[in-house]
Amino acid sequence: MRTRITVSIALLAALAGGACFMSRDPGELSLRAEVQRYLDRYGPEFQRLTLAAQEAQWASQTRIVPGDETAGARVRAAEEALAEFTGSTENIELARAYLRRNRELSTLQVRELETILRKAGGNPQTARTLVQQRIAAETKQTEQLYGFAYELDGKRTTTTEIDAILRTEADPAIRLRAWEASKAVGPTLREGLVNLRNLRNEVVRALGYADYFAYMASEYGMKPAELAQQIDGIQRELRPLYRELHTWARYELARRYGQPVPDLIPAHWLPDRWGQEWSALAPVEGFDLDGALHDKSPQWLVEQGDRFYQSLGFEPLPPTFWERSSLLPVAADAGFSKNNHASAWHMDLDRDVRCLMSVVPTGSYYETIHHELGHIHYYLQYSTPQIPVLMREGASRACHEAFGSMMGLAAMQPRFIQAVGLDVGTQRPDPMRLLLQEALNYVVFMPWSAGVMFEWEREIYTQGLPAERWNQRWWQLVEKYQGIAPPGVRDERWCDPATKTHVNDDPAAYYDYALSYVLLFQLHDHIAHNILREDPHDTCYFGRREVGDFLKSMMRPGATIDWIELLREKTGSPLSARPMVDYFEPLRRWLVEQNRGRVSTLPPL
Ligand code: X8Z
Ligand code: ZN
Repeated sequence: MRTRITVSIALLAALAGGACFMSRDPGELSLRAEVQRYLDRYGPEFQRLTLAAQEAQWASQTRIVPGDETAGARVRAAEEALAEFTGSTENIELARAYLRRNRELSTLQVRELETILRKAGGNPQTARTLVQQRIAAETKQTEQLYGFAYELDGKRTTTTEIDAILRTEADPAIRLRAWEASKAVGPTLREGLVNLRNLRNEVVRALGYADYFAYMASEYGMKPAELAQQIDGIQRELRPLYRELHTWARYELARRYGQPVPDLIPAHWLPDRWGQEWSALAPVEGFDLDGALHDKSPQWLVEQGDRFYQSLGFEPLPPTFWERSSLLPVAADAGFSKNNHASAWHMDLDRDVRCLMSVVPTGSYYETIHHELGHIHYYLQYSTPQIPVLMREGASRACHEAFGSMMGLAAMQPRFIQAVGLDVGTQRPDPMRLLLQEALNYVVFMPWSAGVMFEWEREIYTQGLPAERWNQRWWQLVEKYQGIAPPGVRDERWCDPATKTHVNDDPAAYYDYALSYVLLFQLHDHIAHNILREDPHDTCYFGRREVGDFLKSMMRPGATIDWIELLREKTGSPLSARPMVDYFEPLRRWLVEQNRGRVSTLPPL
């Protein structure tokens, strides 16, 4: 059993300032010194091996050449070296032995030792062959996912092109073909995912975790069942609002496509591949962000994000960010491809930070850029001499996702857009339409992330859901949580869940995003009310250093502090979906009016 350890910011400040502990007996002091020597050796070696693995991953994911095996071989070698170190029996035994005497150690040391054990749990030396098989399988899966040759109407295409069609195309027949093209990669990935599910489970069992999902949940100090309860509670709070949005969307889409109103929304009617984000369904008159960005270069969009963070007092992105990042999409006929799912990389656990993106000048990518730069600034904030290398992570994975998403929300509000001089139109946009657009983004995401993704991954890892039922179960969950139906028969010849990036390369952790959305509305609510003293629906963060100071104070401690304690300390509240529910309450009431006389087909949970 892992114990939950917290350290207060005051203690951290004392540690950082080199303050002494209260007097202790000499045995304790020498144990602390011994543990510190161990941690001081572990840190640099971990950092060196992490950098090598990250460099290899970076090379292989920014340039995927069909048939070229050298990049994959380099990744395997570097990942194995890192795994051998983090999972070594020596490290496991030492960390365990020291932790048995945790009362004699500093809270920070205990936290670091626990992190060492957690990392070991992902790669234990006692399961060396399985670890190697898993690394090889992961490398191959990534190559197959991002190296896949998508085709539409007999021509090579990319997911960037498919996404553009789903966002804008009016002809349902073309939409259907694009949607189907996006799912063609699934069967290629199915066997690899079955293998990976088994390997991931077997590897973590060596150190006593029940399964891979339990291993990932343990980072939050929770068992899967406890996590499920928390996630379920959040879902239930947001369900009444989602039901209204679902009803509104069914009628709106049926009108748009000249079809009878369906009970379940056909998946290809929605503006993205998984129905996770519907904001394109509600364009707002006088607020055309896509139009305002259309002529801007991808570089400009990223620079704009940088300007925003700088205006809050964050440092400019380091020159190496601009030199080493991969920001542009690769054309369908380039002869190579890249991982085109946006990500932010902390290469050396220090100042080598990079983005891997395929920026196109749209409102949606503008938001993604703010999200990714949130990760980058978090990395930079905790990469200081005060924070040991092992603690250079978010206070929780959800925190890491939250800050940038919140900046994305803030950067889309009209007064902000006006302040940065984006020409979105002359009219004053209707606040209710704006709120609707935001809900179609943030609220619609919840049944997908906290429902479908959470539940499906939980079932495959913790309940061993047989692969013969994967696709069927997927679509049952999509129906139950999202109220969406596939446009045709999706039997087990398909593997639609595998078309989602994270299912392959960021497994059993998608609920991080659900938690992060809850957190982001709490933070935004706090900032709007207590720092800016503005209506949360109509803020302008630009240039407000107090906001930057607040965010930096949350980022700086990295993983040295428990995230719930951090949240309490900074906002006075525990984790709660209330601010998110309250934010959209005027919209819920408005939707009830709009939907009067319409039938809701989504059952309560
Ligand atoms: O994967 C991401 C980020 C990278 S950390 C772009 N997101 C999830 C997704 O795309 O499915 C952000 C929101 C959800
Ligand atoms: Zn992210």
